[in-house]
Amino acid sequence: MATLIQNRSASSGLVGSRASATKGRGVSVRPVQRTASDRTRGGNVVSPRRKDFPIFQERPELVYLDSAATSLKPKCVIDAVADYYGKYSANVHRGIYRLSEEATAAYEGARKTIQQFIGAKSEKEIIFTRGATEAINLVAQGWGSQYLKSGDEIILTVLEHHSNIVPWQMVAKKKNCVIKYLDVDDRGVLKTDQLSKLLTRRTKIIALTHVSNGIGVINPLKPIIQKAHAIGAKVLVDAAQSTPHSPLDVQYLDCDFLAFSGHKMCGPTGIGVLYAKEKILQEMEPFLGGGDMILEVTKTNSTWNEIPWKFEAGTPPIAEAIGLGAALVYLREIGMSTIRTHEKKLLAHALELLQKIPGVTLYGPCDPEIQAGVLSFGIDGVHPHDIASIFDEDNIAIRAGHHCNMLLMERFGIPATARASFYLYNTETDVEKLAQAVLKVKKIFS
Ligand code: C6P
Repeated sequence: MATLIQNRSASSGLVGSRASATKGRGVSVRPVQRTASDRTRGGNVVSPRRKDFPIFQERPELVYLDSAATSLKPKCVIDAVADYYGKYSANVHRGIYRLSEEATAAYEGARKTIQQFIGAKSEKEIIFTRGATEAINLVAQGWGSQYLKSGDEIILTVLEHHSNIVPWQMVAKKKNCVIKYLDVDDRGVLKTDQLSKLLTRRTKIIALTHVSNGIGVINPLKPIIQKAHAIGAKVLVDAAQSTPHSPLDVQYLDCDFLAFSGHKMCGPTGIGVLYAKEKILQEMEPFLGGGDMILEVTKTNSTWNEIPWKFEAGTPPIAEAIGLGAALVYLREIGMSTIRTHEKKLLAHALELLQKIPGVTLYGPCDPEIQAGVLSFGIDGVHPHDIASIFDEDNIAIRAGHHCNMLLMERFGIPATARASFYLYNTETDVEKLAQAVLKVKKIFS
């Protein structure tokens, strides 16, 4: 099995433009000290966005580099959730009284915000779920159980998060379908030239991630979707790692389904979204049965509510949906292109610093043009869990492990990586602290 090895530098010497002279056998980075002038350098050291996140007042020393797992929450989102509970807490779609109408308006208002945020044609195409995982399960169990037949084929990629593998394996077992995997090259880039060979008239759906949570590679969705549609297959996009970080337009992509989670984009936990084309939702049977998803219930039969409510059985996560709406308003005001540009700069800086440290292996394309703000790495002779623990001593939070990406780890012949991931509140100072922490780990293990 080929390993994905990028920029394993043999060089010694300085680390990046801010590096000081090499001391002894190691490589050092100048300790970062914030100065008054640093703080006014247009967000280079202190992101103007940090002040929006109360956690930095509680923990000023925190270097949070785990936004791919979950993002921090701005005050406006925390306030929106608290306002619902404190000022107009009531169930939605049920009460014939003003409090409930207010809650319903806020809940449905969040749906409208989401529709606009991802460029969907109609609010009817936006279904609230508990997260990306539940959204994908809804498609695999709902659409898959209805439309897949014995011998049909499902195409996934080796980049997928377990949330976009396991639900398909479950339905494939039930319906006797075949799952095929599109491979990546040694940089982690999808071998799209192999897609034509994988696609057959039995292919019913391609389910793939937009951005890999393991290595940050950005997949070229548009040509893949066009190829799938040319043979009549549907496409599900797992956008858990892209919707929070860059502009996205479902009508331009022309994907059939798209799933993401609120908690990775400044929103609360326990809320996510399934986007699906209206025609598909109209023809799909509901996934869960219960209150609010019905028109009429008799002793022997039930009829369904309109979409999207047909897919939202039971009391929904009301505060969470309202919080997600507030998060999207916040992100929209900053601008998704601005966020993407900011993260690109941080990634470029991190690549520049880490590529020069001997014994550091970087996984992924190492190219900010086709990589989001996710950087997986290893240090020779050090388990990624040890890297994360030592980083934690300096209040640097990263993730270490297989990142729910066991197929990708297998593809690269490694059990785990250390992963740093960036968001709008991160700064170049954070990146420099990351590089310093890598040097510290190397020193401890030398
Ligand atoms: N990835 C990570 O640290 P949920 O858990 O439903 O909010 O999201 C699942 C999911 C689906 N697809 C992708 C591409 C993801 O990255 C995730 C979540 C986190 O990488 C937690 S495992």
